[in-house]
Amino acid sequence: MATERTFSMIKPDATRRNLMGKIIARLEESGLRVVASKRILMSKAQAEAFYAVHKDRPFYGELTTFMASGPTVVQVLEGEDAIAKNREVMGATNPADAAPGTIRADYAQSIGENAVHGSDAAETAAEEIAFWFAGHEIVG
Ligand code: 3AN
Repeated sequence: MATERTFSMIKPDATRRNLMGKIIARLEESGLRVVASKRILMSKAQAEAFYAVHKDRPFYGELTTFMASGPTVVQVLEGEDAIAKNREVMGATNPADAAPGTIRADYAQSIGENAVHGSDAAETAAEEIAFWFAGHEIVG
């Protein structure tokens, strides 16, 4: 196993319900370390650019409007197998399919308002980290 970094977001549905601390505790308890973090209000244009890969999907407008609707916590997580571990702790995209004890099983409201995001592969993790953070903002 290798030490990796992954990109994580606590989405507006979760910040609105004051769940930031509970979600970060789940991540830390799993062995992941928050090595960069900031609370932002992303613009619609930033949301569209970040989710450009989904621009032809029917939910693109709804997703990007939601992501610009309230504060998001953008984070870099570091740890052994961080990409897979974060996705395991998050649970499936649709909370109805998420395993018991995962963040989405406990806190997500729907497939669109699903509390957290985590990169799905090393390449996307590097791109997503670079989208939101300068190198000097990441302190391991
Ligand atoms: P994940 O974030 O689990 O990798 P993706 O990459 O399939 O999931 O989807 C990106 C984001 O788009 C998800 N986090 C979710 O909030 C949203 N999304 C996916 N499917 C739908 C859908 N059917 N309706 C609304 N939003 C969706």
